[in-house]
Amino acid sequence: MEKTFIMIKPDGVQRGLVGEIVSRFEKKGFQLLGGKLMSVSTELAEKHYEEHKERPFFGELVEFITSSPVFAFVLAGDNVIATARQMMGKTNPSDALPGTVRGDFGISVGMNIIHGSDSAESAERELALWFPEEEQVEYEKTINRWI
Ligand code: FUP
Repeated sequence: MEKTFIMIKPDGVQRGLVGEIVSRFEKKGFQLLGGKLMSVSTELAEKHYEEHKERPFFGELVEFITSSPVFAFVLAGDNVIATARQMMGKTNPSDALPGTVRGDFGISVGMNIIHGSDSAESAERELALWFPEEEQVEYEKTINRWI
């Protein structure tokens, strides 16, 4: 089963959107394999956003993500990586459609509520970084036969 890594950023946690956002993915039919509220170290933030190291906003990004707790979780399901990205909406909330997380709740690109892996390679890399195997709970979701 395909897996992806999702993180509700500090703005989403502070605004009390954790339940709403997790609920959207649950209602869609994806399976939750793990979830945790956590403070992010500078080391983890820098590794996570490694691909943006040379970008001018890198410092602010690391500062933001380490400023207050995030809610990190693992989702599983058919085509979950691409579908979760669709449900998140475009990076810049002003381009994100209504009905998406960023379209419904976000205003600025710097604080855009949510992160989700953008490819199979990044899902693998990010899950290894954030969710060691022992923190992922493998279980049969018996309702899956209805979806
Ligand atoms: P996404 O995969 O949609 O989260 O977008 P990116 O990986 O391109 O960007 C990661 C984060 O960098 C975004 F969530 C917000 C931040 N960012 C900026 O602050 N300014 C930019 O111009 C682009 C991205």
